[in-house]
Amino acid sequence: PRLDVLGGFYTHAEINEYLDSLPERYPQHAFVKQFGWSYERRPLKLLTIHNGDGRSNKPVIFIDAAMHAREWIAPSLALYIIQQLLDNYAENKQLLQDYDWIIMPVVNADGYEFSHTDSRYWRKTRKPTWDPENIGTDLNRNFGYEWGHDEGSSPDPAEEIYRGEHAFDQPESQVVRDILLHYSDRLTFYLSLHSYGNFFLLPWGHTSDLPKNYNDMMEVADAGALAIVQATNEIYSYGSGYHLMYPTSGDSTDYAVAVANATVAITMELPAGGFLGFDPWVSHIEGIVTESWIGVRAMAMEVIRRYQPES
Ligand code: 0X9
Ligand code: ZN
Repeated sequence: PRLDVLGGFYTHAEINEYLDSLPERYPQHAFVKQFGWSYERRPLKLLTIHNGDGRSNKPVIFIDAAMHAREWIAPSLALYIIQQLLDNYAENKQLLQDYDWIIMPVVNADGYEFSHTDSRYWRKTRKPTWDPENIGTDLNRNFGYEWGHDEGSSPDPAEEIYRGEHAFDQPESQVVRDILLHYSDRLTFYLSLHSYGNFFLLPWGHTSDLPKNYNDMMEVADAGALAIVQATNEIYSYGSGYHLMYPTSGDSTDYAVAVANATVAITMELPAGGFLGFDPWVSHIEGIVTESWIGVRAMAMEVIRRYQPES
């Protein structure tokens, strides 16, 4: 089925159906792979978009969204990116010339579904914890690099930043880990979509130190922020997550850089909307998503410019 991405929010099942329809419509450019299952046995799928020239092992841009259930605008942007690369291929050819794009629109499938059916502001997963009173783990505190610090995560299942009992004790973070590791020999850019706050957050989250590639990552974020402000007046700040927002221990971008060899890893906090910031009106999807795409596109162009493959 086609999907009116700018006209509504969609369930995990609807998004999966849409992903599954793409290889038939774009046999030269799209394929779908299931990488695992959520705790409640929802299939976790990944879309690869490529230019069909037959070259394998190109460097990769990996984008995920909805690690946090309630951040619905993030999957909307992921779907819009997919449409731009496929339906609007002519205009975006250059983005696929030397890079493959891999997109996972919904990481936290169970939580995302729960936020549609039961509790709009649910953040965590739906796997029970050792505490019968509290369900769910924060996936973005469950990754296995510098996991388990009390600065930036919590051992208490009652908290929104509960980190789990062990690193990677959630099937959904295992799936993202497996993807990151699978592409670790060619992972140039990992972009994790969240809301809200108008930030480009760079590693590290777990320490006030900066990673060795920090200045290059800042140039990429700068390209995104500049493109957005020029086109729309919307202002983004950028810098290390630790300094700019708050410390995090066990987040996915720290893991991507430290363990999966990502050259650039950025958490993009999209603009706020609606009552609590996580729930923009349907009428605001188009504005947020089209302006955000301008930033994502500019960051990708900067990554491509900086890290030209040799061949
Ligand atoms: O807390 C988070 O996981 C992210 N913010 S959100 O409001 N979407 O929950 C920020 C993660 C990256 N930030 C840092 N490394 N500080
Ligand atoms: Zn988030």
